Amino acid sequence: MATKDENGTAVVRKEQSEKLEPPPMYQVLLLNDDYTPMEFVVAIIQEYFNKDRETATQIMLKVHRDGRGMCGVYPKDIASTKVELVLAHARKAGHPLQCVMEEA
Ligand code: TYC
Repeated sequence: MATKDENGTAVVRKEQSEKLEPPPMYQVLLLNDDYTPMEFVVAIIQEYFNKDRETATQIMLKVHRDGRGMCGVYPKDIASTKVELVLAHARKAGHPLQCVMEEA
């Protein structure tokens, strides 16, 4: 909607949709440990982060090498659900795998 300010200049009000900030996004990360089998980690990355086997293997190896690695970036509720599902799956299988989220 266009109005005039005190100088007579046309002022266009931003639409509501333009004023909304995009929602904050969260990285979901896997952390390395000495006990979880590599094959289990690859399967987790494929199942919960929709990666093909090659990509999942690269991510697993990065975590193994560097201590942590990013599996995906999601809105808060989706990232949180993925962390919970991964942890539940790992605990049920008896592995200490750690999965965390961080604001991107
Ligand atoms: N370091 C583990 C091993 O040597 C493999 C591993 C990779 C564990 C990634 C956790 O997030 C992880 N069996």
